[in-house]
Amino acid sequence: MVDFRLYLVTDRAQIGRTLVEVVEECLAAGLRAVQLREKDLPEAEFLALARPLRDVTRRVGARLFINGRLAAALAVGADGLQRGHEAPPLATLRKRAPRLSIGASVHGVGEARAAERDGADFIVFGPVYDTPSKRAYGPPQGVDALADVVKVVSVPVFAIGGITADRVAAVRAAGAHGVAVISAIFGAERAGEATKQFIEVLGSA
Ligand code: 3NM
Repeated sequence: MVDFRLYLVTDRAQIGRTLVEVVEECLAAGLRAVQLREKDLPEAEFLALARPLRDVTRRVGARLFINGRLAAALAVGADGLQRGHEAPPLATLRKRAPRLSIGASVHGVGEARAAERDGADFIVFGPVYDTPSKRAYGPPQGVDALADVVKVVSVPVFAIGGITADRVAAVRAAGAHGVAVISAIFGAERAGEATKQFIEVLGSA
């Protein structure tokens, strides 16, 4: 079910248009997977964004993941859930939502091993590079740390944190299956063009 290499993570604070508009532009450019993050939004407003995103992703057969909120993921019929530390344990998620694909956000080898053991379908590891989006998550860990994580798991690993099209080759060389991106797309003047660049260097969407 991990049939994508570019995983767009939303941050509506970085855009001057509606989130749905920008995501539609990226989907038109070939994007196959998007994660609705927007951690600050109350549940009702989050759902009000998730529903139209579900519609536009479904229309083109793209995946919709929801960050952290199991009830919302089930309510809108998302394809998957991105699990952070605050979410219920993976085993609990698996029981409550057997059909959801589950991505686990990890920050080291130990967490990556545990996530795979507990049934994660894929792993998001970071921050690989310095990222203004998430200084709170500590210093950049670099491509060697990414390679260490790739070595200990057999599920696909996505690199996150400061990923740009220029850095795709380095993270792929370290064994990453793909990349998870916020500002290189949402902060770009033309999100669709930025999406196309990523797809080109990744070799597929
Ligand atoms: N998670 P950008 S880094 C959402 O390390 C997120 O777990 C991270 O944003 C982690 O593409 C990050 O703008 C921010 O650097 C990614």
